Amino acid sequence: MFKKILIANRGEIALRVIRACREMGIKSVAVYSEADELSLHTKFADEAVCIGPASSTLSYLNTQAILTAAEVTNADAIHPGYGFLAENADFADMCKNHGIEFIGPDGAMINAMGDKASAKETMKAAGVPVIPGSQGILQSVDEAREMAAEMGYPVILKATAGGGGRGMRVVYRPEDISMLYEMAKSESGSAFGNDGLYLEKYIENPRHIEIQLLGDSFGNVYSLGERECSIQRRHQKLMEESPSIVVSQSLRKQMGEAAVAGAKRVKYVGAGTIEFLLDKHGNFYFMEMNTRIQVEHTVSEEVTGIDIVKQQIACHAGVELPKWMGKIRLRGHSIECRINAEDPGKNFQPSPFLIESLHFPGGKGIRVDSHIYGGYQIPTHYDSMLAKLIVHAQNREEAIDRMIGALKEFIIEGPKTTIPFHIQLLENSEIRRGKFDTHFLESFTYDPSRE
Ligand code: MV4
Repeated sequence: MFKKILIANRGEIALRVIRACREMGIKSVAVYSEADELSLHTKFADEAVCIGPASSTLSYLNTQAILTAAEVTNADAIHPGYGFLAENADFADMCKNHGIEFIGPDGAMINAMGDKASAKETMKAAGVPVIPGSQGILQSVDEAREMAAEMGYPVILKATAGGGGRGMRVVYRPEDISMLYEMAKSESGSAFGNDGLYLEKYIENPRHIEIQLLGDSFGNVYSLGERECSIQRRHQKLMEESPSIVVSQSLRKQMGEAAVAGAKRVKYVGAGTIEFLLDKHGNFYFMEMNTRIQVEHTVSEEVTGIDIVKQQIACHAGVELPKWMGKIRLRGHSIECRINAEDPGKNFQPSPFLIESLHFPGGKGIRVDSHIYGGYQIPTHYDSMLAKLIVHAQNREEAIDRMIGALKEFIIEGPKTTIPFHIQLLENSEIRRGKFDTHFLESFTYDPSRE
């Protein structure tokens, strides 16, 4: 097992990894920017190293400074968390070249899944259902037009280097395709340095359902069930749950087996997620594979009882996953709300102020993963997530009620937060009935006067 892990991240995920290390008897090293000197990850890790100024480019993305910190502290592995360097293929390879284990896939795997058109072809070859569309990259606008005419509108153009919703264009009419093709192409060229596009049939009003996977270096891959992630705003998830209200035991088995087949095909090791679109007929299609621990891994932990971060670390240390993971059943229902320092009454504008006073909710089935404390000044340089509030209950209705109670007990004075937004969302009858898709938040109206 590793003796010492450097955590190349900040905030709640840095604390999450420190806690996993502590339970595994592994020493932890925090790295921090000048803006994070008073952040809890620097206090709770066994050691802490300053890696540069507040700006992420000069600190949490500074690969040289991070590798130097790992070398001077004698860390034998680096955990990248999510965001920052988590899916940076060059950094993964640099770690390896320095004799440090990167707790994530190697650079080749990150690139293979980061190129969305090639990832799709790989999954298709493994028997995973994919959305009908172009085979690989489009060669010309004429190819796109002919394909769209053949399969019928609407279609969607996607940047192969995009992902997470960046560089996409939905095309409803043949007269729009050439302009939207050119726009998507130039936009992805300047944003990603890669202007490759592919085309798919556009699935209207799908759900976003993803499967959590763990793979070991002995070729075993297990599904930890699904997460319902359809409640998103501008491709940012706000609330996630497990299980999904629309996934039956038989669909769970099918989606789990497809995801496992895809991950086995690429000999996947560690924690990973396969994202699917689920259409209204119950057909599911591969969308993307994420090669990192995700924010919402917690809801899968609650319903499986598995510590996914500890298992992820063990997988990269060469430990074999236990065979019982092949017959996991989901227990009860879990929901996560992302508590962001944003004003939901003002278009989710960031609200990075001093936390003047703070009270965390508690009680049975309530978990708060957070790095904030009373007196904490939220830095302006990083993302706005302050906390993840996670509940676990016997069933979905009880989980929703438990979440509303916990949200009402959660007191954050200083910044505006998404807490009142979540309360209104969970009081919405369509949400309570499970009748929602990825477009739900486009028409949901939050009423700030009800706070
Ligand atoms: C789609 C789609 C409909 N049809 N592909 C958005 C993020 C990126 N991972 C792919 N996305 C979509 N791809 C086809 N063929 C609809 C979306 C989509 C979406 C997907 C998941 C969650 C929220 C979404 C919001 C808008 C569009």
